[in-house]
Amino acid sequence: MATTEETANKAQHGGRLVAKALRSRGVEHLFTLSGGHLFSIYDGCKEEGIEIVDVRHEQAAVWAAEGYAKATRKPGVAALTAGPGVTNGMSAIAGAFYNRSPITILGGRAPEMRWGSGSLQEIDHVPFVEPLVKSAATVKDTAEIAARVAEAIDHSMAHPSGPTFLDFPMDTVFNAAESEPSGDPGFQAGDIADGIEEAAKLLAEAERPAIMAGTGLYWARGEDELRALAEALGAPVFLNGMGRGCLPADHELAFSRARGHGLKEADVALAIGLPLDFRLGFGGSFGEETKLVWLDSAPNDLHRNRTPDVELVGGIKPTLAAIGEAAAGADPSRTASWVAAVRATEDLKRAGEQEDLNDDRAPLHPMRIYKELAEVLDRDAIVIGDGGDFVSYAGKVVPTYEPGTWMDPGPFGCLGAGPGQAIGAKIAHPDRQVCLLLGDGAFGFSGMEFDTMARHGIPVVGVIGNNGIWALEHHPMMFLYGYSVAAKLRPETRYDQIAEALGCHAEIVREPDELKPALERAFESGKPALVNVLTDPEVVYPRKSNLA
Ligand SMILES: Cc1ncc(C[n+]2csc(CCOP(=O)(O)OP(=O)(O)O)c2C)c(N)n1
Ligand SMILES: [Mg+2]
Repeated sequence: MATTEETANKAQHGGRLVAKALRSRGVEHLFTLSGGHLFSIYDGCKEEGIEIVDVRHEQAAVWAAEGYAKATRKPGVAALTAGPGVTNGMSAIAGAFYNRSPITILGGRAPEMRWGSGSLQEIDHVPFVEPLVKSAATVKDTAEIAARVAEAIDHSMAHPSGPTFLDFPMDTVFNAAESEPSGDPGFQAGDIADGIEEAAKLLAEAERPAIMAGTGLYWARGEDELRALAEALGAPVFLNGMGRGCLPADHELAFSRARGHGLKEADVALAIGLPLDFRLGFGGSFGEETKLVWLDSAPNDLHRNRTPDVELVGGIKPTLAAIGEAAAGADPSRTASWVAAVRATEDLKRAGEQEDLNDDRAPLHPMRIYKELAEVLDRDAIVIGDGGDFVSYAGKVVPTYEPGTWMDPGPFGCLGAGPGQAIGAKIAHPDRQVCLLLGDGAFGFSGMEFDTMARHGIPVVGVIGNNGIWALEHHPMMFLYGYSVAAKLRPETRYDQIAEALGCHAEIVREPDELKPALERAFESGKPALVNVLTDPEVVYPRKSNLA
């Protein structure tokens, strides 16, 4: 039996136990903004060799953790101080929930021994964080810390993945105890869903099959199985959310502009890892006659929108592999004319974009930026969108060739997510280009994170589409009311000078032919950079609806 002395020697303070648990799960970075409630966690991270990346607003810490997770499919971790630190992080936590991003949020918390006596920043976070996460709890026993932190990370990674939250009363996390994390369970692919035969038969016999895959596919690491199945079936593939890049944009079965055609006219469609929400017309993006096979790691809770003909609930990766095996008899060449028809639509739509891409007006047409950018970006560049119309254009025309190389706020749609996500992505992949596309409105939410990039030497290249308005609100309101309010910003604001003052490389671009050299200088500068491109506020994005 251990003597009291031996036990005391092995005891470590709670912050160290947190850090040990992070280490046990391969976590190398903690994104945070300082607060006294977190000091022992910082001390533990220092001891365990976990790098602390401190940002300028707590939501950016959460978005950075999310950007890291999105870029790596490994857990991202943020620490938020008690009270306002946690409340400031809530929008970002909610966004991560909708994106199924596997992040763990560690909260400081007023001491348990004084709970109820009105300590500084004393508030119970759990009830208001709970609806935004997979699990939320307070750890009140120091000896439980390592196991609970490891468990929270494992739970965030388990499918369907998503954020988890733990907070630590100051006394719990400053006190010492013995505590060890459990062993790392590693990636869990999940089980094959029931219903494979039926799904495979439908898909193998389809004349006009189509596949629509989203964020769930990415987290399930299902890109190889997707590709194999699409090729075996001869099925056009459409991707959204974090699904983008799971089939390279230049694959013969990858389509982006012809989605309406491909989904509406498919006789059988396979939807993978995406809810039938507004992004899929509440299920109406598929034709009324289309037989819908739906696969996800969690049950479909949007039956009110559309009930799929076959519902598969299980591990996405092994289920896709099993469908592939069961459908092995399909002849992919039978769909050649269907694929050619969808390709014709794709080509036609792309041809229709050429005029805007080559538009030589000044201030620039936003599409012109994407033409120039395409010539500067590497195939594995990570592109992050944060803004309104400027990013809608990007979503349409920026090609994605590898999984995890496109990021946006996701369906929760919170402006300001970009700079934090870019910080996380660049830390995860220092050797790759990380390009952050910002509306001028969006810049206002997290622009101070260019200071974080400069202090920590994180050379993200930001590009602002500066039209002097909140275009995605201004134009729809004009359309509906004939006037707009609350939709103007100052024209030609020198956001580049702000970035320069923060220690970044910065340029302003007024003419189209200045753009490419400016982008090249920005990437070559080796510093965080901001290219402030003046764009034409009169350009109206062709939007059907933005309210529902
Ligand atoms: C936190 C938050 N507030 C408000 C909105 C509503 N909103 C969506 S797009 C948009 C306009 C964005 O303007 P900007 O970033 O300048 O891009 P632009 O549309 O002008 O290209 C607004 C205000 C939002 N999505 N998120
Ligand atoms: Mg704008």
